[in-house]
Amino acid sequence: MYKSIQALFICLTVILSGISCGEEVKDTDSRKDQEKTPPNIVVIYLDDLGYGDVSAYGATEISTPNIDKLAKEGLRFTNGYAAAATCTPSRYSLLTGVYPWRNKDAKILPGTAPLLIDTAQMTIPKMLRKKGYYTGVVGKWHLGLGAGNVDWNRHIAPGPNEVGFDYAYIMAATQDRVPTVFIENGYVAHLDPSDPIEVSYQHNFPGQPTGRDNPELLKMMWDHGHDQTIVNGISRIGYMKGGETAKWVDENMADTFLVRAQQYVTDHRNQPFFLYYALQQPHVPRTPHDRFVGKTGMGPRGDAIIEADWCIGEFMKTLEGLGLLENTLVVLSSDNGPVVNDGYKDESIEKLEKHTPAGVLRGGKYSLFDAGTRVPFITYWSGHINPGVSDAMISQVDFLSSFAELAGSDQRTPDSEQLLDVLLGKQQTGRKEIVLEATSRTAMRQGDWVLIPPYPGPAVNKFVNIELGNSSEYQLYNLKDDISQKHNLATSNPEKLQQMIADFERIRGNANENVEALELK
Ligand code: NG6
Ligand code: CA
Repeated sequence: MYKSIQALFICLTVILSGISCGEEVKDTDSRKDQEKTPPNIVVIYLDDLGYGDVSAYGATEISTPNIDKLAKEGLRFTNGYAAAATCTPSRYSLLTGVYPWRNKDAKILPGTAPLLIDTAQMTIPKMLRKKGYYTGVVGKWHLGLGAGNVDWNRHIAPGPNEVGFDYAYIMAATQDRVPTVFIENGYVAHLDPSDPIEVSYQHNFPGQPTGRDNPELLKMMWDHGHDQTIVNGISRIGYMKGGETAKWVDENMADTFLVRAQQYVTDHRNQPFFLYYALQQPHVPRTPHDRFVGKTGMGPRGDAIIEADWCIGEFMKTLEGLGLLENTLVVLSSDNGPVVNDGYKDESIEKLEKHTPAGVLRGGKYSLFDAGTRVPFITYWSGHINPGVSDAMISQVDFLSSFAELAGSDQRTPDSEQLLDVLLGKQQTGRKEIVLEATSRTAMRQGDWVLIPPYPGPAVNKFVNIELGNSSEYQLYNLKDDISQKHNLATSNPEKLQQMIADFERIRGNANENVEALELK
């Protein structure tokens, strides 16, 4: 009953926001000064979307018309990077302008992890707030909450509000981790105090079924990991008890985040705003709404991608309806590369057929090869960005300094290069070099060359079937002639190798310290 009321509320809000969007088209007077005020900034961030998952990036088996429209009418980057090959470190870098390997705790976090960003640290929303922006995050957080031992039934802090966000509507970690609830400005949404939430990543609560012991209760079977508390017929990582009325409905998650994102831009249309809209797709568990089920023939992974694409289209329609397209820089990217089987038997492998989520790149999520971090990366700003393609090298770690320049702030961080003109297509030369991270290991791209130092561990992670980049030898690739990183030139180019090692160690220090192998159960 409660869930159907929630669904009705979502529908009504979509309809109502659509109506108010229509009215706002006429409201141009209040934005007469828009050339003088800095533009709104929206970061649309996908979760595990690969370089080859988007038709604008060459996918032929799947169609993403709304992302393609942004790419066609904006700037499509061919060398845009996430800071890391997994979520938490990439998001940390995006928001702080600091490379993830500078913070030893920047790794995939459990849902109970404390806040990873120091509340004294500079962040994009903090910087923008100083310049008069209203700042918001809607979607996946995965940067920790609280200071350890969070009581989910009280105000949860510190969190996004304490690192610069005026508004936050988030899931704590990932869709496959407990707690499976939304948190609005530090409070679990729709929580019934008489049914308190308890969360543990160590032990189960008496009487709670798990995916391991009660597979008969599952609608989606786990493959590796993900065999703990069952919510909505899907077992998760971690244990959770209580909070029945607050639990999300997985199939409605995309609509829930979309409505909040639309509401946010509608509410703040008359002031500069920043929105970090972090979609959950196509991360596991892939649970597209019925409207998208079966639409790609590729199983839940493909269907979740087109659901995300639809959300992006609807969100852009709202911006357009509000008359904000000429006054909003939209940046779209992904937190890391693609993975097909990431722990559930969801037919993603069986139905993949000719689709190549990584495109021509080697590796995928968790990998030091390029598919781990080279991701779809698009900028769009109607009337300000000339449509085209940019081959400039750029990283999400550069957003802080570049957005600062756009907003008239002199805030910079050493790792974050000020590349606003590159983002806007006025300059074709981006970074000279970039340090890439994958599960606490690092590599470096410099110009067309990539250096991957030797690392212990398996060459291929057998659970996800992805080449991680581990080898006992140095690896050296030249992407200009070998975008798929097939030919190790380390032996044939000893001078280049030595120069790259020297530069890498100058920037990174001893990369082989503190290396931990990725553990996937
Ligand atoms: C891994 C999970 C994977 C995913 C990932 C985080 C297992 C076996 N695998 O540990 O399913 O949740 O963490 O993904 O538990 S990320 O995109 O948020 O970094
Ligand atoms: Ca991710």
